[in-house]
Amino acid sequence: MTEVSAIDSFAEKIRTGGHGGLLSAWVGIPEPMFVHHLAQEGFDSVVLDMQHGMWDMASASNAVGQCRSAGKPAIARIPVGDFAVASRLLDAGCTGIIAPMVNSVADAEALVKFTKYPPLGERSWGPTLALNHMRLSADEYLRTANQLTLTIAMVETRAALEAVDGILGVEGIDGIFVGPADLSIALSNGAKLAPDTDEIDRALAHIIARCRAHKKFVCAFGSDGARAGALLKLGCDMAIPSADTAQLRSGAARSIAAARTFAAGG
Ligand code: 3PY
Ligand code: MG
Repeated sequence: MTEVSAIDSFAEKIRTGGHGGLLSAWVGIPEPMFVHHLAQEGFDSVVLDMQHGMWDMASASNAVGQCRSAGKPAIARIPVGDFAVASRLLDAGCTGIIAPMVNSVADAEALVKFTKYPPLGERSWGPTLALNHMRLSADEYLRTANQLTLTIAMVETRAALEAVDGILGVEGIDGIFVGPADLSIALSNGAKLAPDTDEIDRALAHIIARCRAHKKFVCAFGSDGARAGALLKLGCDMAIPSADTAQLRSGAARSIAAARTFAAGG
């Protein structure tokens, strides 16, 4: 069999652990060239956010190519319940799918149906771009795709918290991604958006322990770099050190402040 590339060994890496904590970029601005630039930095992967970001299938598929040409795997977060788009993104060469608002065993089973080939699911055949990107024959892809790609369920509601063991027990769910923003809204019954609190950390610690018990990995969104570091310290396998828009604006603000400080003689 053709050797698996460094890009395609990502799934194995996050499953087996021992990597010291992974960091992924998070991109909602629907511009493949922007992904290419960002992927030059020390991220382990890039998430294309199709839930709240502005990607369509064509721009996301092109971004997968730009990401891979920079040597990094692309993961896509799909819109809520849009499992058909998950199959298409895997066909386009995505290494993983993050599905938001997976709140029950039934949701998790439906997700697996669209993202794994039999016997785990019912993913339909047609990975034309994925074959090109991964340089695998059709037979090799069919044999290995369930292992080389990741199906990740988001836990970000009270229902999902209660169902976390059932969700983790679904064969084909490879790992969990925690959405601290939605979880904070859910836990406060809509009273507040407070993703970086002790209450969220307690929920996270519980989810991390359940993931460890099921021998599955866990990721979470961090509102900035320091928070992402804290999430890795708590035991997450992968964290997001804020989204593209925040990084773009904080970089711009830093440059402007440095210029003004220098011009003022300081
Ligand atoms: C959340 O925090 O709710 C997310 O979905 C990550 O952006
Ligand atoms: Mg969310």
